[in-house]
Amino acid sequence: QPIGIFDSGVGGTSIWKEVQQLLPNEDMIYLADSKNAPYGPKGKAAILDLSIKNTDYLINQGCKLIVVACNTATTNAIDYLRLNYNLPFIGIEPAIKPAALHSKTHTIGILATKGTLSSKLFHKTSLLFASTTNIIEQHGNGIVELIESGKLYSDEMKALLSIYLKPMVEADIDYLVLGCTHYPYLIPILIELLPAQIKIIDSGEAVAKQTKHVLVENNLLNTQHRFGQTEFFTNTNPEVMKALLGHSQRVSHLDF
Ligand code: DGN
Repeated sequence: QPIGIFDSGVGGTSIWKEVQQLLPNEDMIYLADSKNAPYGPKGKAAILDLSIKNTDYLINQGCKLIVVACNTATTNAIDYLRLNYNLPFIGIEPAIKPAALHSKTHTIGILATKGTLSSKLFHKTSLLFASTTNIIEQHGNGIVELIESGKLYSDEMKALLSIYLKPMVEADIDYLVLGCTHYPYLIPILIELLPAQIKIIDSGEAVAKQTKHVLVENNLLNTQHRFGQTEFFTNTNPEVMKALLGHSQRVSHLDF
């Protein structure tokens, strides 16, 4: 049985890479709902409906566990999914905790979508560190759209990021938390734009470890010794995803 992974587009492939590396024997199905990207500005009800649609598709394909590889969908829908479906769900949250615990300037930056930063879950987490750490929040408006349209390495992207990073650099952050699964693809550009002492962290590795842990706990790990296969599906042009995956994977178009 495969692991199902979905995102509001191609960004969750950054999570897929980590899961695939840690669990190379697992088969996976990746669903990119790029047609409805970005989820960020949509309301909770719409994000929930889309998450249910993606989940139903993956369950119909026989998935044994679902990774919600989208911060926005996790914060808005994972409680509902866990209550209403009878299989394990792995969600993703911005890595505020490790950044806050390691920060020497006691100032960290977080770049995420509006849907994530305005969620209850994010407020709860940031409140835990509010007394010790100054958290500079920034909505990444426009970033997901540029990545989804194949404009990752563009002047537009650099200009947008420069604007978003400026207040963080001025506030003397020493950690930048990437709170959206599309953003790990920005790392080469961020390294170029940020002072060298600022560390960048995302949640990919933690999600992969948690996925393994839950598979083991539920006796769902694939114990056959062979390499797993991943099927990638998108409901828009497959070329954008192929480019992000280094043209090494087959990506199929599917209407869902
Ligand atoms: N990859 C999604 C996330 O992690 O939040 C992007 C959200 C969106 O669709 N804007």
